Amino acid sequence: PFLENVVTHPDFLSGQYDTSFIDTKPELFIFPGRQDRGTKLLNYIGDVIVNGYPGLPKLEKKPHFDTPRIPKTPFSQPYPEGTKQILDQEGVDGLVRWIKNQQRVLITDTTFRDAHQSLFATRVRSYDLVAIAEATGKLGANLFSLEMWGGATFDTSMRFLRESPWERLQLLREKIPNILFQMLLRGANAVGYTNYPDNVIQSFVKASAENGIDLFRIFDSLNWLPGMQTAIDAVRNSGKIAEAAICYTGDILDPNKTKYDLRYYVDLAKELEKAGAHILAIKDMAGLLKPYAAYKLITALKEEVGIPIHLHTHDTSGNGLPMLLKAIEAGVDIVDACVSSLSGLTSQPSLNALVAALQHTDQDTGLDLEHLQKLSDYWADVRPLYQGFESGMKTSNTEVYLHEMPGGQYSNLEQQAKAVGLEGRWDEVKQMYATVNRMFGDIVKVTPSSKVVGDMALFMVQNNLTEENIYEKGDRLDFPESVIQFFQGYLGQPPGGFPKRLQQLVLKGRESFTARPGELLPPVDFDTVKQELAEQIGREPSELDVLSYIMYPQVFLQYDQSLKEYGDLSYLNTATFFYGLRPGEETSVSIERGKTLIIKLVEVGDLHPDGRRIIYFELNGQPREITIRDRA
Ligand code: BTN
Ligand code: 3PY
Ligand code: ZN
Repeated sequence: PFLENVVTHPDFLSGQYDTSFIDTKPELFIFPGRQDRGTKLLNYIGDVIVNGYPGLPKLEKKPHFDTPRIPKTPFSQPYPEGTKQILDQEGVDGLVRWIKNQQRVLITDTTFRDAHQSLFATRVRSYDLVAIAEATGKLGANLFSLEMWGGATFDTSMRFLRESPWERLQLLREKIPNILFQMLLRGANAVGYTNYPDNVIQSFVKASAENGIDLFRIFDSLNWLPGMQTAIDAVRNSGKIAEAAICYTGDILDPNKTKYDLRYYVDLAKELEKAGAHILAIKDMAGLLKPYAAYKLITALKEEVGIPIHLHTHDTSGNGLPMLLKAIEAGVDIVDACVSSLSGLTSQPSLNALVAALQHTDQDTGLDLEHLQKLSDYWADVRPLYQGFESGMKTSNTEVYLHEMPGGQYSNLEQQAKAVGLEGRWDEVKQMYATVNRMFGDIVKVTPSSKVVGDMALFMVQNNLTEENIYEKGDRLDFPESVIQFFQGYLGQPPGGFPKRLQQLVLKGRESFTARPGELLPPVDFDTVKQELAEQIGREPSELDVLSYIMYPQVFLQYDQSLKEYGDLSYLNTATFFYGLRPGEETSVSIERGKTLIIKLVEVGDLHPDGRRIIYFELNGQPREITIRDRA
C-alpha cells in the first residue's frame, strides 16, 4: 500500500485486472518521473510526514530522540587482529584447532541480528549498524564472531527498510575487518520460508561467502538432516565454516517428554558431525534449555562428538544466564550473547553480565567491560527509535515453557495477530500456539515451521476452531497455504512423521511426498531469470539482485520500485526515516562522499479538496514544494 502505482497494486501483481483498470484507478498511473535524488528524498520524507510509516502509529508530533553516543576513543587506533585473521591465515581447520585450544569460553555477539530480530521485529537499519561498526570491531576485538546477517534480516531489509541486504553486508565488512562474520542460514530454505532448488542454495552460499560471511549456522526447521546437507556441502566448498545446528525443543529432564530426549540429541549431533559440520550448534531458539538440562546435554555431547560446540539461546524465561554458566561449566566452547541494552526478554542474555560473571575465573573471556559499556550505551540511545516495533513483553516469563514460541517470532506474531484483527486476543493466540503444536505431533518450532504453527494458531482463533471441533468444521475450511504446504512435505519430514488424520483434513486430496523437496524442484536457470528480471525492472540486474529476486520475487520488485521512486533511503537517519521532520527541523543526508543534502521542513500545507497537501521544504537552502496525497 505504501508504494502506490500500478506495478505495485495487488490486483496488478496477482494478474486480476483488465483494461478498465486504467479507467478506474487513474491515480496509479502517476509516476514521479525522472527526478534528482534530492526531490526523491523529499517525496519520501513528505510521504512519511503526511501518512506516517507503515506499521507505526501516526503520531501528532515527531518524538524527540537523543543523538546516539558513538564511542570516540578507538577511531585513531588500528583494528586489533581477531578471529577473522586466524581464519584467513590458517584456514577452517586451523581455526577449529584454535577454538579447541582455548581455555576461556568464546563469545558470539548477536546484537546485529538476533537481538533486534527478537526485540523489534528485525527492524534495525543499516544506518544504525554501520555507525557503530568500527567501534564494535575495535572495542569487541576479542569476540569470537558477530552474528550480523541472515535469518529474517534479508527479507525485512528489503520489505520494510527499503535497503539492500547485500550492501549491509559489504558496508559492515569494510568497517569490521577483524572479527568473524556469522549468518543464520535456514538450510534448504536459505533466508526464505520455503525450500529452494539445490543450485539456488549453492549460489546463495557462494555469494554470501564472497561478500563477507565466514561462518554459516545452518539449521533445518524440523531437525531433518536431508534439509541441511546441501547447505553444509556448499559452505564447505566455499572454504568457509559450516556450523550445523540442532534445534532444541522440549525438556530433556522431564521424564514425560520422551520425543526429544538426550539420546535424540546425541544421535543427531553425531549425524551432523558425520555430515561434515566443522562446529556443532545447539540452537535453543525459544529459550527452553534449562540450566541443569544444559549441563547434562553439553556433558554428553562433549563425550560423544569431537567438534567444538556453540550454544545459542534466548532469555525469555529469565534463565538464560544461569543456563550459559552451567553449559560453560560443562565445557561448551562458544556461547551467544548480546550487548546489555538489547539483551534479555526474547533476546539473548547480556554479554556484559556474562563477561562480568566470568572475570577472575579460569574462563575469563578477555573482553573489557568498560568497552562493552560503550557499545551498550550506543544501543541504549538507538533503541527508542525502534520502540514502535517492540512487543508488549515487559518482564521475563516462564510461560515460554508452555507455548515454546521462538524469541524471533514473538514480537512478529504479536504484530501479525493485530494485523488480522486479533488485538486483545494475544493470550488466546499463545495458548492456541501450544495446542497446534500438540495437534501437529509436537514438532520443532523455528522458522519456517514456527510460522506454520503461528499461521494455524491465528487461523484457529479467527475461526473459533478447537482441537475438538476442527474435524467437523475443518471439512468446509481452506487451511492457510503454509499449513497445506507443510503437510504436503515442502518443509521436509518431522521426526515420527505427520499426524495422518489432520494431514488428510488439511490436504483434502492434494498429494504429499516424503522425498527431499530440493530433489523434486528443478534447478533454476539463472540466465533466464536474469532476463525476466531485467524486463521487469528495466535495467541490467546484478547477480546479487537475481538472488534477492529468486528468494523474494515480489519483495524485491517492490524494493526496486522504491529505489526508482525515492532513491536509496539507507542514507537517511532513522528518526527521519520513521518519523519525517518537524516544522523548522533540518537534517543532513550524506548521500556519497563529499555530497551532502541539507533538508529542512518549513511547513505542511492544508489538505486540498482533491486529497493532496503541499509540503514546503528547503533543499540546500532553496525552497522546494512537494505534493503528497494524504491517504488518511
Ligand atoms: C553516521 O554517519 O553516523 C551513520 C553512518 C551511516 C552510514 C549509512 S549505512 C547505509 C548508507 N550507505 C552508506 O554508505 N552510508 C549510509
Ligand atoms: C530465523 O530463522 O530467523 C531465526 O532466528 C530462527 O530462530
Ligand atoms: Zn535465536
